[in-house]
Amino acid sequence: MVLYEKGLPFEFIKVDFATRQQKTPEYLAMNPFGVVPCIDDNGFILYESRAIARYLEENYPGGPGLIPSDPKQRALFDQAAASEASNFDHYCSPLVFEAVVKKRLNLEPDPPLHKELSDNLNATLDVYDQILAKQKYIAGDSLTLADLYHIPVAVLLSYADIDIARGRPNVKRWFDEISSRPSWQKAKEGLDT
Ligand SMILES: N[C@@H](CCC(=O)N[C@@H](CS)C(=O)NCC(=O)O)C(=O)O
Repeated sequence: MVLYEKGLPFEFIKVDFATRQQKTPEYLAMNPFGVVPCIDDNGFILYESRAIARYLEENYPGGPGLIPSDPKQRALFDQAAASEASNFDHYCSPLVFEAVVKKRLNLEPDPPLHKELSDNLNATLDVYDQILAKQKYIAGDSLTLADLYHIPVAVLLSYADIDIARGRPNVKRWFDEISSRPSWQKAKEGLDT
């Protein structure tokens, strides 16, 4: 999504989970954790999607400017990004495993864990709805990477009929806007869903 926001040329190489390509020695040499994504930028190898997004934003021109330069705005961006990791993705990623991946792989569900993760996520989203009642985006009134960080996992949750915006008008307004950006529409075409 960030590559499209900035208009940077790239080659997208799919890693085939069915053949566990992410665990081959060649791939582990790039990302020793054996997960996607990772980038090779003229020999510079980087993994962790949020670190990749920051690297692209800070090292290449173009796009709307997704990390504020003013120190206080930057601190609010760091706060929102840390909050996404601790209060949102911390619950969403395991919930995607529970609600989407397990179903697809016919694995035994864990309803108490599903409930605990959903309850925690709902508590976060109620706070988000209050924050987004006062400002346009999650770090303030400008779009930042912290907004974009939320999109892929929230879209994956929608495959389990978990709608982060249901009953939360401000989250709905925010998420509809960020997920309808042409950059996401293009990025998701390349994803297996
Ligand atoms: N925090 C990492 C998460 C990476 C991750 O868990 N990727 C998943 C797909 S979304 C993966 O590659 N799973 C394959 C596996 O666990 O073998 C990031 O944001 O890059």
